[in-house]
Amino acid sequence: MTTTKNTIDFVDDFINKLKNENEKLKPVNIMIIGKTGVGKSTLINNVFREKLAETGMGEPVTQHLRKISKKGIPINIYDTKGLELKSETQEEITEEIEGKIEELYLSRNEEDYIHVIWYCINAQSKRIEDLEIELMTKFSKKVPVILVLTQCYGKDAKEFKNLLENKNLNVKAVQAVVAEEVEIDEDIIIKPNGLIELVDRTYQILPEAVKKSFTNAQKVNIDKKAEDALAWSTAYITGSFGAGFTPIPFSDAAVLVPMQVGMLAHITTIFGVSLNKSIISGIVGSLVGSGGAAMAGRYIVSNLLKFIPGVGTFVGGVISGGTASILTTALAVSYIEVMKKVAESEYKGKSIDAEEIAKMTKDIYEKELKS
Ligand SMILES: Nc1nc2c(ncn2[C@@H]2O[C@H](COP(=O)(O)OP(=O)(O)OP(=O)(O)O)[C@@H](O)[C@H]2O)c(=O)[nH]1
Ligand SMILES: [Mg+2]
Repeated sequence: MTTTKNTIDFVDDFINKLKNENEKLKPVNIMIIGKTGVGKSTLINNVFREKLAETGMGEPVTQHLRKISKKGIPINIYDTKGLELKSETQEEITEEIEGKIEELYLSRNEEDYIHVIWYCINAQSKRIEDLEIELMTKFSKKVPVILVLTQCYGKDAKEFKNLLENKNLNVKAVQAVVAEEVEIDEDIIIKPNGLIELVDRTYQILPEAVKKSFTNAQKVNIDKKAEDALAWSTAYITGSFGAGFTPIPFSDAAVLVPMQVGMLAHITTIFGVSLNKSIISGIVGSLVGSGGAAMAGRYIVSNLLKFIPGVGTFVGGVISGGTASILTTALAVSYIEVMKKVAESEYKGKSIDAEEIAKMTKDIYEKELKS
């Protein structure tokens, strides 16, 4: 039974499973409306991975709408680039945006709808036009709208926010943000803020079917990714090794490993990081054994078990559900910790050293098993 399992190349297995998991994610559709210069692109670049507004493909949808998407990131952004609300184009703009919302709505498939609108107004302008209120009211009948106050700092901007909140606009939330640091003077700097709240509020309103995609695509709340990954792993492990788990003879420990590789691939998808093959090799090598190693699974399991106090001796030479569960939980918890570190550096644009990550992974895992 073990002979075929032993020849599996775990790294390739991981890469294949990761690809499948990523393909399963249905993109979340977000429409970002706001006049030219309010800070839509700045917001997109600071909320989503890989500076989407800069690097993502901008495909014109209509004259006033373009769709930004990028392979590997499960999101479509509909952006109103260069929008001016001149009286002669107002009707055309309204119709175009409404037309797109309708078109997707008519698919009758919730996964394809526009899931949320971020309506952006520059708080420094301290001004909202009647047409904008009209648009928000109109669109909010079909799609949840969050009113995003961009570049919102200073007393006047905050007063403007209060004023809007008291207007009882038909929106789900009014969220103030500063997407990028603002330097007012050499010694007066406004730090970015409000983005985590914007992401959390958006997550709350999204349909279940695309929540995971949104978590994957955003880069501001890494703890949320870790939280979701842990919740998913706990449920997965309970489901796999709880009641109904048939103990595996110790000599067949390799059957555990492909399952665990699948779990790691899924956790990676929850995070949304772009791992290259050398990083994957390093991590997988540290955790479950490198590709093609003879008897990798059994070897790894027997080596790991010695780290766990009290599990050194087995009853009847089998791995019970309890032991499998301990091993796999340690694996999930360690991998999530590693993913947090990888995500933090990747989103800051820092390069990640595969060897360093592999070493860190090994240390974290051994520490986790001992606890
Ligand atoms: N420092 C700082 N600058 C911002 C912020 N938001 C917008 N800006 C500045 O405002 C200018 C316009 O921002 P964009 O993000 O390009 O505006 P936009 O809404 O995408 O404009 P269009 O693409 O023309 O529709 C840029 O020069 C940004 O640097 C912010 O949060 N912080
Ligand atoms: Mg723009």
